[in-house]
Amino acid sequence: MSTKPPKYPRPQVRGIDEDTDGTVVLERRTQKTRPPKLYQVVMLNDDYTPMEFVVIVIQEYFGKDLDTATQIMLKIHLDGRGVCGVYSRDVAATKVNQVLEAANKAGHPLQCVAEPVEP
Ligand code: TYC
Repeated sequence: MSTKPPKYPRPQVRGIDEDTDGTVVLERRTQKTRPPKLYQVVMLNDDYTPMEFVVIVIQEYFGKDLDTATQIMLKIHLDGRGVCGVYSRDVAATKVNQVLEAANKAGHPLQCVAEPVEP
């Protein structure tokens, strides 16, 4: 006489999944961690800061090459503002401080801010 194990019904579990070997994997329904918010560092136009200074700052603190930095500077000059880079909150705040300190030291009114990026 064969003694097969009884076939119990599968428990009713939300989010049940089964691997090829029959391993049961329970999936969390609600996501417990969210990706960190990103912040764009936006530079603002003014009438006094020399274009050359802005280009140097964008190269120095945002790692852009001369051509890219020049394009960003001209965009700011024409539109009033432009994004220099996108970072985590702390890195964005550090970039803002670095730019403001460099501008203050050189006696230019250059301004920049960090803004959350819409998800
Ligand atoms: N508008 C400035 C000028 O004509 C140049 C400039 C560009 C200033 C970008 C600030 O973020 C800025 N000298």
